Amino acid sequence: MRSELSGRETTAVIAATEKWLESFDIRKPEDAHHLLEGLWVYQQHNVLNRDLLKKLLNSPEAHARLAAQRVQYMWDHNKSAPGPAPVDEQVNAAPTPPEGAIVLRTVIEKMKYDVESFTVAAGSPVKLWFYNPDYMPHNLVIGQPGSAESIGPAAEAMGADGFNKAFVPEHDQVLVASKLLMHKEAELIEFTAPTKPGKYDFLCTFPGHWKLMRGTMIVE
Ligand SMILES: [Cu+2]
Repeated sequence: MRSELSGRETTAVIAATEKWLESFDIRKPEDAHHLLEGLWVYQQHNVLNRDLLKKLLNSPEAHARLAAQRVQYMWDHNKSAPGPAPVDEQVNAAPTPPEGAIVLRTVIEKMKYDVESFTVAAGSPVKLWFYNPDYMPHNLVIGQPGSAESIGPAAEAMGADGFNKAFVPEHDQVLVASKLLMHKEAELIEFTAPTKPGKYDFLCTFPGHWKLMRGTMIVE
């Protein structure tokens, strides 16, 4: 399930993460999701940071402790995913999407979206409801046809600045971008579909995700 990153990319991403994490305090509940973002970067790049893990296992935030437990299982058992989440967790994680919205969700511990493609009418207003039941953070970036191969690396190269910008790079082929959604967060994204029909790329640009986590917005 792990995307293939070169050693050089991993070193740069981990160094940026380490630096960024220095500004947060594990005792502050409001810092928990930032520290978790950092933990998931380590997890995704297969670099163990037991010190950060231990801190998050004792976080004042329940969702951060839960996410840290998932990471602990993976690290203790040398796995990339701890298996399906408890059923009650999945059932509870089902808020109702707004009426008339296209629905796009992440799949728990699969590093993918629940649909490979969705279709919109050219030039029409679109309401897209994006929901993240997964434990790790994800975003949704929609770009021009064929742009994933360029937007993905641009996000990876953002370094510590990426955390402050939801890992959305300044890139002329980015059309629409969500926030970085943590466990059980949702966002209603409203935009106007491109007027030119085609197959537009969508992807998650959290470090290490884009090679696996992507799909197609069909404009017709
Ligand atoms: Cu992702």
